[in-house]
Amino acid sequence: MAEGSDGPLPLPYSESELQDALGSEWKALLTQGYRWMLFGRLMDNRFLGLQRQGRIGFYGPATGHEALNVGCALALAPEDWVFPGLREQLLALVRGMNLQGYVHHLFGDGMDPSLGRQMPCHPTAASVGYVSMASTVGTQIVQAAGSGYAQALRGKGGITVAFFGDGATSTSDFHAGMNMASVFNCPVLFICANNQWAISVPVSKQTAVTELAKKAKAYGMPGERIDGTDFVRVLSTLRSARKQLSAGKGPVMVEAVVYRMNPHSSSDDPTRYLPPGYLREARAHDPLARLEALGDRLGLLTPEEKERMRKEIEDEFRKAIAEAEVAPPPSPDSLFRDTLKESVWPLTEERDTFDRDQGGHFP
Ligand SMILES: Cc1ncc(C[n+]2csc(CCOP(=O)(O)OP(=O)(O)O)c2C)c(N)n1
Ligand SMILES: [Mg+2]
Repeated sequence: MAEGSDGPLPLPYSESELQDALGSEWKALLTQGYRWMLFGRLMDNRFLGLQRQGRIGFYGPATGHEALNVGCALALAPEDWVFPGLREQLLALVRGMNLQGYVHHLFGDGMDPSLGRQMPCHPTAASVGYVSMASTVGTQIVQAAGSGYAQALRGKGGITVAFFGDGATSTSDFHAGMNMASVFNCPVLFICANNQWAISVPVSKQTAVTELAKKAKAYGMPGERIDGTDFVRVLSTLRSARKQLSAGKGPVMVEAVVYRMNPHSSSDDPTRYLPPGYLREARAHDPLARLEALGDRLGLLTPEEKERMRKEIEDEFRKAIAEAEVAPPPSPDSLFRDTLKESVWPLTEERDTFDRDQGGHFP
């Protein structure tokens, strides 16, 4: 975007180009994509607000990554598995993770599927093939290679997606995971969400390679760099990548260039290090605004329809938050559950001592 101008960079697709890129259902896909991206945007505003009000402890926004998350979710099949990096919670929701369960998780209450044991904003949803994010940068890349290896052995066509940030490409796990997947021909789609920053470290201080997708070459796999804020490009690229992976043609790396439009997490103050130029570029690449402008040009949704969507989404959040705020905390005896199938005496003794100290309420 030129200095001084405003508005999102155009997505100049014609109807026939959209038909070629996304097939005959392109209108439905753009509408569905828009709704979910709006959902992600409103979710970040809402949940970051809850953290700022002290109602939840931690939140990691993904504003700017919406086209990548939603496009990827719509490109996958139910049998696929996703090993997230740090910002793919929206992807899990598009795949069917229950919003109410996620909100309980953010509050760490007794209805949280992980019973308050995991750090907030680290949901897990095995039913939709979504593994909890680890936060330890890069570790999921090796785990994803293992998951892909299992899928290759089963031979049923499912694939695994390994998400990671630009910073994670500097970890040894990146090398180990990419190498293993390639050597064993595992169906792993490596997606680098390159938002150009690893907290306060710019990508130029991480690596001397200017295009991270070029790293794929060293492992003998194809690597492609795409504009991760262009929903159409993301969806069409990841759909063809999935087809190739599912056919057993080996792993693929996609570098999706995105922008982190919010702090790294609720614990970060980016005003101390982000140059204003980055934020200006980020606004020009706002994925939601870009898709909305494309939809407006094609007459996809009326202003009233968009407003109705917004209200429906806000209502979903309002209800889920209200329910979580009155949910009781996890019961203390849950501390002693789920670790072992059958308890053993040291644990039983610890539980009984703990209960005695608390006044003896355990069942
Ligand atoms: C092994 C390890 N080192 C450091 C950290 C602290 N840390 C958390 S996120 C992060 C940066 C990650 O950057 P990137 O991979 O680009 O992902 P992004 O946050 O930009 O999505 C760091 C250094 C950590 N969680 N784990
Ligand atoms: Mg990054």
